[in-house]
Amino acid sequence: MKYLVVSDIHGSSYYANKIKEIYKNEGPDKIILLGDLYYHGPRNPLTKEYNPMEVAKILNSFKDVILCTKGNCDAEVDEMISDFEFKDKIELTISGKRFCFTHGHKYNMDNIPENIDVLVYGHFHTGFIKEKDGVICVNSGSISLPKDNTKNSYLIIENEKLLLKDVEGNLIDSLTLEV
Ligand SMILES: [Mn+2]
Repeated sequence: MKYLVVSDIHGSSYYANKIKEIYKNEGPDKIILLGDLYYHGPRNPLTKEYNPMEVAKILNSFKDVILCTKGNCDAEVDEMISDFEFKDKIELTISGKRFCFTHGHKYNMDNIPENIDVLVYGHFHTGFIKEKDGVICVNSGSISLPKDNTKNSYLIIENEKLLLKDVEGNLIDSLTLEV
């Protein structure tokens, strides 16, 4: 099973279209969206080709393969226009490891949920792969609005491999889980 993880699109139709390209190039089985899909949020500038309606259209075209967690900028109306469900967190076992996917404003490196091996989140717009207290903490970064000199990025999870890549597909960091 191959997963494409994307976070913090914040209404950018330009980067939503990039997801289409990445999906074609990477050929994942599922897309996991970590939230903050449409609204740019009062702390952020407008994103490139800001067009929440167009982003919704693009994401809805992937509804059959999307798993989605709810971000702190995702409102009731955002859920209403989406043809997929928003969850607080998604728990999956991949290669025997317990993964927890979440937006990151509640659970993150400073508040790691119990009984997991890998925590994957976004929210901070900074991509990284780190370890804390025996838990692998991965931030997929933001595809549209990276901060602190990080790149526009996404994450690939393929069996025991974690690959953090920039939007052009170049590897930023990677980790192979010991299984
Ligand atoms: Mn957020």
